[in-house]
Amino acid sequence: MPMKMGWRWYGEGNDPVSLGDIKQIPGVTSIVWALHNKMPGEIWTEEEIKHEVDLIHSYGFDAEVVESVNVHDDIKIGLPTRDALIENYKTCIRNLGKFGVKVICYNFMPVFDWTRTDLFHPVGDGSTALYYEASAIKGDYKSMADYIMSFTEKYNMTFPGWEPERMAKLDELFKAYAPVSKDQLWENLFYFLRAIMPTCEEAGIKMAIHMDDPPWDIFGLPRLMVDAAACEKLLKAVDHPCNCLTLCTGSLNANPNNNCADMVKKFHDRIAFAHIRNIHHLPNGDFSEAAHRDCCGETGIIDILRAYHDAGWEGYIRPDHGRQLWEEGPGVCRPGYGKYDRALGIQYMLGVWDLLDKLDAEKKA
Ligand code: DNO
Repeated sequence: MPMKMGWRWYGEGNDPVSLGDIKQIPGVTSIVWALHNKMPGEIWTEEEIKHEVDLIHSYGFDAEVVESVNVHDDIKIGLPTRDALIENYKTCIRNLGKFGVKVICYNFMPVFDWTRTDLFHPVGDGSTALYYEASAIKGDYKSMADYIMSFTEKYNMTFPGWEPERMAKLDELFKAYAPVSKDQLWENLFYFLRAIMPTCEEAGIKMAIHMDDPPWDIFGLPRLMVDAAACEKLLKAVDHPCNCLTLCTGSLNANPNNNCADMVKKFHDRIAFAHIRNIHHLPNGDFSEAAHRDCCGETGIIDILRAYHDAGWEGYIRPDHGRQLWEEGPGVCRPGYGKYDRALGIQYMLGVWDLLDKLDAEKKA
């Protein structure tokens, strides 16, 4: 069983789920972590990293995957300040490498990270899930940002990628990105990756870019990592073994034309990190996040797992967002990151995986 099952954890005092809770979920070996108090561009010091890694190790988990070291907007925009910020990023890579980190998940989405219009949308069975109402993401970016940030304020719970400091300067950010075309954004991504690849190689770290969520332009902002062609373009442009993907099935399958199992078959050598999330599509173009069970959505979870298994894939995998179950209302957990549905998702994935292992063993016998 070569793949390593992970759990995204927001840190002590910042995550209602404790390492002790996670320890009780059979099969989890890797804590996916970050220094969540850090702004993009800041240096992660060795002391800070050691503190977190020691804590994770003390529960018997590895701390080999970081999600995310966020990339400063000046690097994405391509401003003259980017070189100094890239140097800081390299220092973070070197420092993380010293403590055994193997994969850094990051994204290159302009302004907004993941985007949803309802964080606690009723699924119909009493649970809630993140939801995307297509018609609500047309004009005013402010109302969507205000809605998401109102949770941050009300429940004193920050969402990565939605740093209040950055969101306070939304108009400025939109102005700064205005001249950045899609081609220019690609060039800025290549520039960043080419600059850091030698450092990654020295540090033994793979950079795993997250897919854009949702995988299309929003509010006039270009988005790059949207389909197989984009993955191919990125992997060819910077053809280095440390330039890898975080293949997020939920992000990609928001566009039902993306076949994630095919993408696994094609890119498994360069997928360092797998996010497994199921999406249920509605006829009007809206979509809801769904339980991991294959039939709860249209993402093709079993085909995806089988593609990883058949490839003998050895990366890190985690259940991505889950629904909010039972008492997990607003304020009790970070939307998408409750305790129960992710634990159920892990057991579902491991059930499929264990069976595939058994079938293989029987074939060989
Ligand atoms: C959402 C996450 C993303 C992801 C970043 C990676 O829940 O999948 O926020 O962590 O895009 O940098």
